[in-house]
Amino acid sequence: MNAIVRLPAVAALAELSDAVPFDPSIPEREGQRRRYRTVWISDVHLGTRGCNAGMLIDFLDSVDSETMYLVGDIIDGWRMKKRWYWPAQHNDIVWRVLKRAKRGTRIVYIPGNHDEMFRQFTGMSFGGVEIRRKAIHETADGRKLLVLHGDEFDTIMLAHRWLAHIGDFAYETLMRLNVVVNAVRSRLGLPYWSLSKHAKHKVKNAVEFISRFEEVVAHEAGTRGVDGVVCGHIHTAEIREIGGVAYYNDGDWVEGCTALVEHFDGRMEVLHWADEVRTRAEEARSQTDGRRRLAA
Ligand SMILES: [Mn+2]
Repeated sequence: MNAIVRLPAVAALAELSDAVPFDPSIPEREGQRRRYRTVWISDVHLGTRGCNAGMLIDFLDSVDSETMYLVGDIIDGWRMKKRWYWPAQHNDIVWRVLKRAKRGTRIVYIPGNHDEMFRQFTGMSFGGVEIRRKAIHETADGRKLLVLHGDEFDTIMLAHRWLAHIGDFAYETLMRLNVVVNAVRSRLGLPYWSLSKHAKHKVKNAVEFISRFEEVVAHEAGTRGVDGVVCGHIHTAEIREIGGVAYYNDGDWVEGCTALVEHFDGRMEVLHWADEVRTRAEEARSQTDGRRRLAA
């Protein structure tokens, strides 16, 4: 808890009402942004080396919405209790979220299990960010979606606790390796590649765990009379229909770098940001090549 109190961003949050008191280390990118009705992101794990902060900053500078849901595990309080890690880029993300709220985006923050210390502030609002335990979102086409982090189902999923407790040693090692692999790839000019995502899909148990989690969540949502459910927690983005209930998972910014969005007509989509960044880089490269050919 002490570590959390020292957080500059949280200290700022407590003081501020409508001002954003610190400057980002990476200035906001100017220019037109893609607009959506709603954006959901979760499992950012700020305060850990695994967090792909650069990718998320790029996303936040490229996309805007009327409403944004932060669906838990935004800050990793568990990890920070063990070791203090808070680079400037992580502040830049907090800055961008506060700036959005100030510009009029409705921001709903639903803490997860890694940032459960914020659950005690349920019902309160900091810098225009509403803290909620869960929410009901109504889509443009009139469907009601239950929005929650997803760790609520861990007790039901007890048999598979090894993956529910994402802070375990194997996972942490894999995450570290992922950072190293991608640092090397980036130096070689290769695009981002998720090692753990690749490994996870190879493991039969993990695949079984994921599909069972999805079924449990969809079933629970169905009993609460909603048309669908949006969650995070298992770091696996998905759009699926299960027993008449729409299951949406917005993924994460540790491995997959994904967000869930609602278009203005109520259509839902998962954005794979690493792919978008890669496509953009390729387009820029072919443009430069074209110009070079013209010049030659
Ligand atoms: Mn979680």
